[in-house]
Amino acid sequence: MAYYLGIDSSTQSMKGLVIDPGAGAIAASASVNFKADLPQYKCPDGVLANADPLVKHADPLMWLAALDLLLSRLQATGVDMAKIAAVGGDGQQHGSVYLNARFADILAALTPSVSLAEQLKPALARPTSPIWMDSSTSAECRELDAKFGARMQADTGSPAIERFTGPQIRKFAKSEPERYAQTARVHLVSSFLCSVLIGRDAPIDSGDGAGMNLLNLRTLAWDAEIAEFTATGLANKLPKVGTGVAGGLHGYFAKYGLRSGIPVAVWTGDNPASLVGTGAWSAGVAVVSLGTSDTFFAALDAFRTDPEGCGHVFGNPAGGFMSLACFKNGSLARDRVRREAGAEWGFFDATAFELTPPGNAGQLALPWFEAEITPPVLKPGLRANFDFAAAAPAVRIRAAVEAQALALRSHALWIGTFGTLRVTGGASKSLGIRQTLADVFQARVESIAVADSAALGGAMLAAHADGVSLAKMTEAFSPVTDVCEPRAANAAVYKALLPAIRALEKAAPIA
Ligand code: XUL
Repeated sequence: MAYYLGIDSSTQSMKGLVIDPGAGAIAASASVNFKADLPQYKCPDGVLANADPLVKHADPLMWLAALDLLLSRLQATGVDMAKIAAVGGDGQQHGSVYLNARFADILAALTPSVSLAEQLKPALARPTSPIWMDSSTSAECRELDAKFGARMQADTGSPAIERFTGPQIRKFAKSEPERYAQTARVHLVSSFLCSVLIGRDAPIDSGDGAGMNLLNLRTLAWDAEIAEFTATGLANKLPKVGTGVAGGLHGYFAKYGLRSGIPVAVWTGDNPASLVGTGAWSAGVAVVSLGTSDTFFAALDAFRTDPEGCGHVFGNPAGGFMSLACFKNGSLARDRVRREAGAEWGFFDATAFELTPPGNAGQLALPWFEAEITPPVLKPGLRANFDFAAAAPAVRIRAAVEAQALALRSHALWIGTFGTLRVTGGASKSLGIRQTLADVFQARVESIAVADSAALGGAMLAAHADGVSLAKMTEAFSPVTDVCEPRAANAAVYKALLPAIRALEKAAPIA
């Protein structure tokens, strides 16, 4: 029976998962951590150092080095790579790669004896890639607002947003016109890696394309007027919009035991892939993904936008649309609160939650160590409504975890009210965090078997492009392994705190 490979190129790592849908089993997995495995690229948390805290770029060659290393690690697991019948994948959303006119020729002529990073280096029209954590494009967003007003959100699913690719491209074209002129192709992280796999330009799907402020979700085509205003001639520099199979795997990858020519599915964004991997691709269940960013998303019954303008509409890779609210201060912020409180991870699970009452006596702390996305707040710094520095570790930890959960709930209200939430991402392993989510949302919180739902979604999309049923794979790969029931006794305390979290979002930073 055939295997399928899914690759997730996320902010801090790249993961690969080989699934065996016939046996309903994971055949192999491997990962590459940018900090531990590729320190030479100087992106320990996935980002290059920059004097401006709002500028967040990565080295795109690191993603290529990670792809080579990941495939060699997968092969080293002993899995029969020749049984892989199709490849799929996803990338962190919004990040972009700028390629010159040599890109197409270099791709077509990839040779197995030289690394991908080395071969593709001359194809970069810009040495760095802005990623989703970048908040440096406020001026460009205001220019887009002034030109398009409400049409931007009504047609592309989101108002102009700092981290979205269109404003990033506009800033680049304005500030580095020579390099922009040399740019023949702008790819997303997802479509860039997919292009490398097939040895020619791959399309952008509507899941990831919707995170650009360039894709008209009513026509599922690039919006010519918005593209031209964003940057002159941009429409010609974008790949096609597409779905299904992007092309056949390039012969370069035979060195890892992969068969040349097997179908490579069009890649998507990490959140749309996760929607598939968590089995939430049909309406009814919402997902909370606790990763570098915390996200809340769900399949949408119909195209509908956030009246507050913070949330987004993306294409659902299984068809139709999905909603998404994204919080930049996720795992890195949680971990910093934990470290500064001198606590181990286990402390989150038990001690912190035994020592303090639900609601924390109203003490809340938003750990906004980076400029926040939801709501858009450019000035970083912790916000707390009590003396955070003087408080006990358990109080600080509960204050941050509850504030994050309350913010998720408050900003997800436009998406709907859900009786079931499915959690994924590293921090979802914490029982304390899962119980807090269950109590704050008053919803059942389900954990699923596979931790890396984005790579799983990529593998499932590859299998789906090869004719395997998504519903059958969801049954096999995304079974519920643990449930946290909401405690009704805590409903009132959290409901009462919803206005407090909105007030805290407007407060000045204290540290
Ligand atoms: C979503 C977003 C992040 C990135 C990185 O809009 O910006 O979730 O996709 O995971």
